[in-house]
Order: sequence, then C-alpha cells, then structure tokens
Amino acid sequence: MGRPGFGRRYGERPVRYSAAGLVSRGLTHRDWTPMWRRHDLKPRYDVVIIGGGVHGLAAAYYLAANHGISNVAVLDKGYIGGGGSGRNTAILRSNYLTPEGVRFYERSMELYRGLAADLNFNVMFARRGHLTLAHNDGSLRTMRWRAEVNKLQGVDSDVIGPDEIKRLVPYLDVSAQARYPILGALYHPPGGIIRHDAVVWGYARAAAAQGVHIHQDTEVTGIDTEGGTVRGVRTTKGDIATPVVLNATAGWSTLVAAMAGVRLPIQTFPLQAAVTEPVRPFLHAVIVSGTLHVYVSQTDRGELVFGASVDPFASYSTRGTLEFAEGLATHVIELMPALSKVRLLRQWSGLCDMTPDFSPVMGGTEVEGFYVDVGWGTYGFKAGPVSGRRMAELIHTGKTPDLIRPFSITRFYENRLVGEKAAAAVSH
Ligand code: PYC
Repeated sequence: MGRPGFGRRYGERPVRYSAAGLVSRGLTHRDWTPMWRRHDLKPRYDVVIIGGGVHGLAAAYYLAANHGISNVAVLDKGYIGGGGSGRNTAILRSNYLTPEGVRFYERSMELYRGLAADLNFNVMFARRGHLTLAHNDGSLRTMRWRAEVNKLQGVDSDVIGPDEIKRLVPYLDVSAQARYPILGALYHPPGGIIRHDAVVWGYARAAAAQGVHIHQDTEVTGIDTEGGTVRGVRTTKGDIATPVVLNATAGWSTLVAAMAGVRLPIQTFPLQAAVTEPVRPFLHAVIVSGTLHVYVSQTDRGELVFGASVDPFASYSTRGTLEFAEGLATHVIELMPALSKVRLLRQWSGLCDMTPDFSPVMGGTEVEGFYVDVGWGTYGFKAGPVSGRRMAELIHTGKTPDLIRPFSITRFYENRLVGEKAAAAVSH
C-alpha cells in the first residue's frame, strides 16, 4: 500500500499556556485565541479518522507529532468529545487481569501522567488510589489473581483487608452486618481520575497545531473501496479521497465498519452514569463494587460521580432511566449510608462497543487501508493515549507494534482471546 506522505505541514502555533499568560490576559482583557480553526473539507487527505473522541484525536496528534503525517482529517458527526469520551466516569487504572492487558493499560497510565506537560494543557490528572471491593470468596480469589499478575508486570496492586479499607475510606460500611459484607479489596494506589473533556480538548488543540483538520458536524455516509482497498469516504459535507481510514467510533463502530464491508464481533450497549450535587471533599479514593454494580469517585469540585454495569440489552440510547437511578441509590447507600441525603443532579449514558472477551480490537482489517481502534466496551477512555500512539505507529510503518499485537481482529478466528471480563469495574 502507498503509505501517507511525510511532509510536515504545521498549522498555527498554539498560544503557550502559563501562569504569567493568565495574569497578563486577566489584566489586559485580551481574548484567548481559539484552540483550533475551522477548515473547508479538502478533496484529499493522507489519513481520515472517523470519530473525534480521545482515540481519534490522539491518533491524529501522534501521526502528526511523532510521524510527520499532518495531512489528516478527524471527522465527527457531532462535536468532539460528544460520544464516549465525554460520557465516561474518567477513571484511570491499569490493574487488569491478563499480562497483555496490564502492560497495555499501564503504558496508557504513563502517557496520561505526562500528558499535561506534553500537551501544555491542564488535564487535571489526580492520583487517588483505586479500590475494587470483594464481597465474597470468589471475588477475593480474583483480586488476588489480579494483584499477582499486576505485580509481575511492575504495576502497584495488592489485596488489603477491611481495616485498611476503612482507614482509606472512613465512610464505607465495612461491618459484618452489611447485606454483602466487604471481605477485602484490590488496592491499586496509582489509579485515579482525570478531567475527560480537557483530555479531548488538549489533544484537539495539539493536533490542530500540527496541521490536522478537525471537522465537526460531518457525518460519514459511506466508505469507498476498490479491489479490497480503501479509496475514500463520503460525508454530509462532501467526498474525500484517501488511502487510509481509521475507525475510532466506539459505540458506532460496527455501523462504520459495515460501510467498508467489514464485520466486527461487537455489540453496542448503553452504560449509565450520574452525578450528585457537590459536597465537602470526603472521598479520596475511587471505589468499585462489582457485587453492588456501582463505582464512585469524588471530583475536585465535590460532586460524586457514579456509574453502573452496562444495560442488559443492546441499544443506541444515550438517555438515563429511572430504574438505573433507583438501583444506584439503593446500592450506594448500602456502601456508604451517610450519603442518603445527597441529591442526584444529572444522569446520562454512553455507548459501549462490547467484544466477547472484553478486550479491544486494534489493527488492520481484510480491507487494505481500513484500520480499526474499537471494541473498547467500558475501558475505552483509559486507553486513549496509548492506542492513539500505537495506531499512529501502525499506520505510518505498516508494522503492528508488539503492545497491540494481541488485540488484532484475527484472535477471534485463531482462538486466542484475551479475557478481561474479570477486570471489569462492575459485573456485566
Ligand atoms: O473499568 O474502571 C473501569 C470503568 C469505570 C467505568 C467504566 N469502566
């Protein structure tokens, strides 16, 4: 395949953010320049990325910044970060179950830790410690298993008992009288939270500064192939010729892949989440209970952010339901009875592209030039930086990086699944 050209074409240098700049603009009332500019759709791009979430924007940024490929378009049918990237609960962790998964998500954590400096954008990463509670012997066994795999991969995780849990999270009911008493937890100190929209904006700004074009409100309506090779995409704003298309559309990924004639072993399910009114900071760690189908963290503004397992039926709905709010409230109060008077402010859902083994699908497909970065299920946001970086490397070099090789689509025909269901925040 003809690989995309390498000529670096920079866009406009972004304003460098700094404390001095903030003070100076405050005093002079000078406006900030927009973080990226609008462009007309060009008739040809070296790479077209479908999906303006963290995955698509990170891939665009690394294509330009690391590989000199800046004639890139990122297309989004809505606005950037309006899909899963703006709807997740912003939890970062690498305490997975398989060695392949742990290695991969740990690399993402490393990139996230350095992201604010790399992008000159405050993404508000907060290391909080992540606790996955075990309420029965089976879960405790899985937590021990995960802890050992994590340690072998150099990731800080350990199983701790109720006393230590109580010390870390004083408001948690660790008594033997609870309906599902807490027997222990997988404690992962490096886990934390981040500001998800800042991550999206930071990547968009940095990619645009390298010359990438971001086209919002631009829906892909078709993908043209000829003799099993990508030739271009059709959109609501016009047609584009391109040799390379990257599908980074999460919940919509099967529909987009079908336009190129590619079938994916993925089904889309909504995942609901909710946020409360702000309360005084009392919860430092991120708490997960698979048995009670809930996870909770507290933002820097004091709101409690909750999520659950995916809805039990495939759907493209992004609305919240009363059943979810009722179940959530019941379970949260079982965990932390002191929260019974806190009010829920908003609820919503995002779309999860679930694979049979709960691992993603990354790499090329049977259609030359058509790449996928999909199948993220409930893990997508955590992986944005590393998958963007490695997909960019694959597109540039034509060689699959070792880190993402286990996640190729061929694993489903070769009987080598990468089972990560036991590492899900909550049971599905
Ligand atoms: O895997 O940590 C997780 C998670 C939290 C919310 C959705 N997935």
